[in-house]
Amino acid sequence: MNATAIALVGNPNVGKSVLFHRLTGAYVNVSNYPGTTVEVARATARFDATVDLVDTPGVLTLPARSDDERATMRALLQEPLRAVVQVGDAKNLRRTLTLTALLAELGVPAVLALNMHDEAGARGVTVDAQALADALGIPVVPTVATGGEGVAQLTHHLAGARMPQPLLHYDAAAEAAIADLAERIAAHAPHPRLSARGLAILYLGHDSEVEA
Ligand SMILES: Nc1nc2c(ncn2[C@@H]2O[C@H](COP(=O)(O)OP(=O)(O)OP(=O)(O)O)[C@@H](O)[C@H]2O)c(=O)[nH]1
Ligand SMILES: [Mg+2]
Repeated sequence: MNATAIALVGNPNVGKSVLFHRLTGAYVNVSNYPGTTVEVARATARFDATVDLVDTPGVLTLPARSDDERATMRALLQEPLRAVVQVGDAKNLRRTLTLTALLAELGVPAVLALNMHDEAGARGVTVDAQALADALGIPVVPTVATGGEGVAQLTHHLAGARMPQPLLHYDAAAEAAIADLAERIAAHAPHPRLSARGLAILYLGHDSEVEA
């Protein structure tokens, strides 16, 4: 196991495992059904032998509720993460960006791979990746994992993974509760990589992995 890791995280059935294969050469199960990956897989990155790539089960939302989501949350908590690559379906930006906002709270450098660009194009969906990157504060790279398009650019942008800006603002009472708990987490149980604010939000949402 390498000393640093990059996790591929995203909604179910968006191409995380195909991309994992592209980036590592390691084979994992791939299928056109959501929920194919049920546990974490790890392999050395082709582009950097000191980095492990970590494939995770798809998550619908956070805090984690299902066994799959809990396995992904465990990986986020325990892996020596240098960055997170969110893999998103370019055809389904609303769902993708909802998860982007939730992941941004974790305070881990991130890159968004907008995968299935071929299918999005076939449906007439075009995404201004640069405008999206500016709005999110992280690199956004269109990819077609099955054909390998954009994978070199993604690898290139991993070096420039940036700490996302918080994208969500809660009401005053929730923000006060988050701030209070984050302060106590920072004082008594700081995490080496994840932000106290992000952990507080997940804890208040009863994420069992974060509670543990
Ligand atoms: N057209 C197209 N199909 C893709 C692309 N990337 C992946 N696929 C297909 O999408 C399906 C899902 O791919 P997976 O890699 O298993 O997706 P996953 O995100 O790992 O799915 P879970 O593990 O279930 O969360 C497979 O049938 C892939 O061949 C892409 O860029 N374009
Ligand atoms: Mg998978």
